[in-house]
Amino acid sequence: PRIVVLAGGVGGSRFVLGVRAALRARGVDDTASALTVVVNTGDDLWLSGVRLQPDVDSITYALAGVNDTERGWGRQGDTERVNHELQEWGAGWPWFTLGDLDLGTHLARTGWLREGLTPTQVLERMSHRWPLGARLLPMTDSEVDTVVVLDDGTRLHFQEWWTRHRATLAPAAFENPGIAASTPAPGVVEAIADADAVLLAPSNPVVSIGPILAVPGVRDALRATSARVVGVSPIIGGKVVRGMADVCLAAIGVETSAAAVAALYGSRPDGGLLDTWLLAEEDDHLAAQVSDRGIGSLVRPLWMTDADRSAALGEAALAAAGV
Ligand code: GDP
Ligand code: FO1
Ligand code: CA
Repeated sequence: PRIVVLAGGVGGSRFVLGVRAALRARGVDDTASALTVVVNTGDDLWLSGVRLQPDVDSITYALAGVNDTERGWGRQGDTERVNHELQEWGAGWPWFTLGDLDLGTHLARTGWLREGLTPTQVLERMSHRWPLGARLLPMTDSEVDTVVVLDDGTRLHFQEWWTRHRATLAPAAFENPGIAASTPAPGVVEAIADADAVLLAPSNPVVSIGPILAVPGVRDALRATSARVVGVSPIIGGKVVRGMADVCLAAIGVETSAAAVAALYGSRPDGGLLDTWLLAEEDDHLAAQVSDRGIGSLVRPLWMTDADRSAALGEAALAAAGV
């Protein structure tokens, strides 16, 4: 089968691991040909002269099995010698850590970008180091930042708002300057068009899935594909599992509930994106609300607390998509 997953960082990588495991359990050996991941690049940034791609790296490291599973970002067992030196120089951000091994990734990427490779080509090249078992595509080759606008008009880079202030400053809006002029990365629209199933990972709907959907052409591709589009709720029992997605949802006027996120994505027959929405067992009582909106609802265990549970969720999503 040809599977496309739209994904952000932590929730995205846990889910992609699950889908890869589910495909393997079905006897698909060449998962790299079967599984395409369209990764959010909305929280990418330049820092100390290097290009960071937090969600791309989270997924790459997770698929390679070299990610720091406790922190949720960066490399397992990384050290901070260079970071310490950068701080001594007053370079970069004192509240943002660049690990030594992680910096190797950023240097390699930046070098290749400066040689003229596109982000898609860089990611393709980076996919050869480890047997990732998936094809990773950035959502776009354009540089699209995320800016958080506060009530008083202050504009912060997403990373400053998220990492430095831990989402404690009330956001009025999230903007992706330049996104309207961006185009999907080569292969993204084709992958969606040719897919047998499109899965929306349980990623942050506002700052992970939101930017992917805001790249002109992606929404149309999702609307047009003959594949079923299945989403997995990142909200369980009215709470985000991890991180601060609830603050992001509040800023766009969406309640932190599995049903509200489903409504945000909308039903395909009504011009939205979803054929089917997977809700947690804790949200059983919301299933009718989702169905009333014209979105098929299925109650499944949504906790990806270990590899087996993630694989079971991956399998549930594939089955829900009819593959
Ligand atoms: P980020 O880019 O690192 O912020 O990660 P994502 O956007 O990919 O995912 C963040 C979302 O993943 C959070 O809103 C969580 O609610 C969700 N998430 C994390 N772990 C789980 C899990 O085990 N199950 C489900 N359903 N959602 C999860
Ligand atoms: N998150 C933090 O909370 N603190 C950090 O110092 C930090 C450094 C960092 C460096 C590289 C990278 O790719 C990600 C990093 N993150 C850090 C995670 C990341 O900024 C956010 O969690 C995501 O952007 C939200 O998806
Ligand atoms: Ca992210």
